[in-house]
Amino acid sequence: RKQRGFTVWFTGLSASGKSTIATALEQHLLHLGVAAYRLDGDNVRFGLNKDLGFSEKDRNENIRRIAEVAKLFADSSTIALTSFISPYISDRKIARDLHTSASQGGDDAIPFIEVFVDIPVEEAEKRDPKGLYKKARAGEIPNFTGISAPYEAPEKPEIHVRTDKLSVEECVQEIMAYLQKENLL
Ligand code: GGZ
Repeated sequence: RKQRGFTVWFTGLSASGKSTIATALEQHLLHLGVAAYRLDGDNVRFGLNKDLGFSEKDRNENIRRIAEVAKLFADSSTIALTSFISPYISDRKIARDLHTSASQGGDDAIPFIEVFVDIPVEEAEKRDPKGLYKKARAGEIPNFTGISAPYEAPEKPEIHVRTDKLSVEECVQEIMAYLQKENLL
């Protein structure tokens, strides 16, 4: 049957492992011969969204645009994998509703799978691969998620992985198992 597109929406703190897991998942999908495309800060925040910063308002708009783009990819039968902190519950709900709401019209609804990439902030801060937490602590980066800006954890994500406890491969296996169980692959 024709491949149905869908969106896998990763959410979690900086340095939680969103992009790493999305990249590994993309490899699995490509090996299965399914088209997948990753959206992340590197290809979105420097292009489409280069006019946006990290205020609450700019993050709202960042996520809104990313959700629209992910939906377009999914609509074209590509699996969209998005890796953005997306710290606000309301923004993630907007992204979800855009994919699944009735106005999408029943059959046309696009599956939206929210993956909570969960790590205690202390662990993320220990990892600090880019030294951003250190800078945030020093007051050099304002509104830094987990330090001086909120992160609202998902209440009912489709998938919840603890990246301080599981390997990247184990996280990917959990997501793959979910996609298979839901008949999405
Ligand atoms: C959080 C920031 C900030 C602030 C720059 N707060 O680890 P990274 O570097 O590569 O991932 C973070 C990325 C977050 O961008 P998103 O588009 O995912 O954020 S949101 O969904 O909230 O719009 C981090 C870097 O940008 N970064 N300043 N103040 N992360």
